[in-house]
Amino acid sequence: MRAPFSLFALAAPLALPLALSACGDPAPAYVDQAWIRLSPNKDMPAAGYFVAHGGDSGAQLRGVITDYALKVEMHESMTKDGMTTMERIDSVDIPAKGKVAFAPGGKHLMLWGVNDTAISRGKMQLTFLMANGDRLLVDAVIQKPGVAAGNTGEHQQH
Ligand SMILES: [Cu+2]
Repeated sequence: MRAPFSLFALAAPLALPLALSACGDPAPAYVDQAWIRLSPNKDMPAAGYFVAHGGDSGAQLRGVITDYALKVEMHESMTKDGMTTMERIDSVDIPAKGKVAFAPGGKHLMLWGVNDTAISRGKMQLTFLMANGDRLLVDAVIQKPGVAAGNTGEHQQH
């Protein structure tokens, strides 16, 4: 006798966003300013940056995937006693009405095996996986090494 109830429990969260948008359109989470910096060495991973906005109710980013790289990971760089290290991160909370920047020197994506077609096109689509099941599709501009301003240290030692 449990099956009908678990089915209902699955359906209920899906219905919620529709109900919410009927009364006042809360601003959804979104991602902008996405860009990729290729490594000068083709065998090294590229780095990816973006700004995630939490919308009216906040969100949690659980990962990023793309058809145009072999592998993508979320990392965070930290400098301690003059040593820069990086750690893999599994999720990032984005506060309601706030934002989290993935930027050089801090949180970043690492992308292995970026597709040559995407490189010659100068952009690639990233899919941001949110904890509520949403998938945000965002075009990231691909910059060749040496073009970007700012801190360029964190991926050269990989
Ligand atoms: Cu990294």
